[in-house]
Amino acid sequence: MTTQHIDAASANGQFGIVHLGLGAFHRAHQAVYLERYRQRTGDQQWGVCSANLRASVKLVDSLQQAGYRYHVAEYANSQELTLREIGVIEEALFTGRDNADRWGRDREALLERLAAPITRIVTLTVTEKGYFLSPTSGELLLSDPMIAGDIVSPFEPRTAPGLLVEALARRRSAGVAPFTILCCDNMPHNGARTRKAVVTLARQRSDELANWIDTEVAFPSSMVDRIVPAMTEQDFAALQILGVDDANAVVCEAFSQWVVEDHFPAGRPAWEEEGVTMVADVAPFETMKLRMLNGSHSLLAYLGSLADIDTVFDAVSNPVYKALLSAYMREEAAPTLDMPQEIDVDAYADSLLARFANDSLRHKLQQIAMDGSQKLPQRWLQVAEANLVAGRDTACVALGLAGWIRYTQGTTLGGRAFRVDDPIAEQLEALHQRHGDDPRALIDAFFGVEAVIPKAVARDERFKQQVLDAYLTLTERGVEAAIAELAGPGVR
Ligand code: NAI
Ligand code: CS2
Repeated sequence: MTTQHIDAASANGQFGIVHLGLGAFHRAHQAVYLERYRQRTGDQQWGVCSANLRASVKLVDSLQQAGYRYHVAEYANSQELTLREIGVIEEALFTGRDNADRWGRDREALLERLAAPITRIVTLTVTEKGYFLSPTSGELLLSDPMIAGDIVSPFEPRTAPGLLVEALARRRSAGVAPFTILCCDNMPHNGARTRKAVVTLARQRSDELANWIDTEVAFPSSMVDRIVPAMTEQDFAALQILGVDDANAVVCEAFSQWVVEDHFPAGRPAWEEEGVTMVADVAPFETMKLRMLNGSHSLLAYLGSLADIDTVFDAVSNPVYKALLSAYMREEAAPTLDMPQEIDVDAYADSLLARFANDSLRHKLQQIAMDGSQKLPQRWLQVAEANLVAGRDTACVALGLAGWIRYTQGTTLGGRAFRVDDPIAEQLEALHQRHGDDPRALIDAFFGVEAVIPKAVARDERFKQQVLDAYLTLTERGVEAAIAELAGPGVR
């Protein structure tokens, strides 16, 4: 085990960066890059004020109580571990709803930090649903109650786009240059998507503000990659054995990647010296990662959960699931990619299978299965759309989609019930209630869910039949039989 100790007390209390979405990923990815940078250069001008806009306040308070120090355990495998102590998060705030149903405990403090001239970058990991965009069209969901609330009460915003609009409005009136907004969520063209959310919301307030944001604010896209599972009791116990008793610790894989479009008019840390790839166009990397890594994850999440498999490691330890991923990546995802010549997509697929087989991570399939409606368009359905146009195979995506549809019923194939965690869970449950005893009608109804299934895919009758066939095999004969029968030559 390697231990790296950083003294958080050396921080000078200036932020430079405000982060929205103080979850596990931020603590184990962006914060680690900055920690390494500060430790190596001694440059203390960049620190982070990190806020949670919704759950959890517990983490915010617990981090504060711990003096804003926490540990990140990076596992290459169960034998190789690097333990870091992190001190770059210098303040944590909470703006969500508390236990007494009051909103916005630290909202004013957060808006002040965002409006302060010292803040030059705002990073975000608020999950895909935190942008309130339609996953298929990318349009802002103006009628969503949270967004509608921010339109009615723009000075007391509750959403990430709402906070950004109010902060930028304050900067504009004070004559302060805007910050750069860096989305670190797993969305395609995540900079452009974030811009769409912020500018559309600002337009509800004033055209002048919206136009100013659109022309003056930089929204570089970024591809982020590090597998950071939600902590389990076993993870905490394993850290305690190493002498780390830290309620805010995070466990992750050793691998880490960050590809960022280099457009930071207000300045940035020299991230490239810590291994961040600064590029002009992140799109090919983003697309490759979303379709290959995240697409594989989602295949395991729905099919594995239906078969009562607990973690990614458990699933890829079964050769049937591993072969499914290999077939999906090589035969369906890879042919849709347009990568720079130096990128070896086949080697990338191998590296992903190796990462999924990390025996130290308890990455729950149910965690990955969360918010499927937000994830499937970019992970699978753009793959299917491209392959349908090109006349290529779509069997793996069809099986995955059948698995997701069955998953949203809320029980495993063996009958164990679980909660479907998705912004449109109720809408999907209603489809099951209405069509549950008629698979053809059920698949038809799911193909009508426009927020998830792109029109070009929804109207392809051959693909719909393929999903129906997969659904029937899955429900009648189980996941492994469905994989063996339907998921293409690579699996058989
Ligand atoms: P987490 O569950 O630890 O944290 C989720 C964060 O999102 C929390 O800060 C929560 O308050 C916030 N959030 C959730 N819904 C929100 C909403 N509607 N509005 C505002 N904030 C909201 O999850 P984690 O691991 O930090 O992942 C967060 C995101 O980071 C993912 O959805 C993904 O886009 C990105 N990411 C995660 C990776 C991972 O392996 N965990 C790797 C690559 C990207
Ligand atoms: C996962 C990702 O939760 C999910 O949907 O597919 O968060 C995945 O762990 C990361 O993108 C890896 O970088």
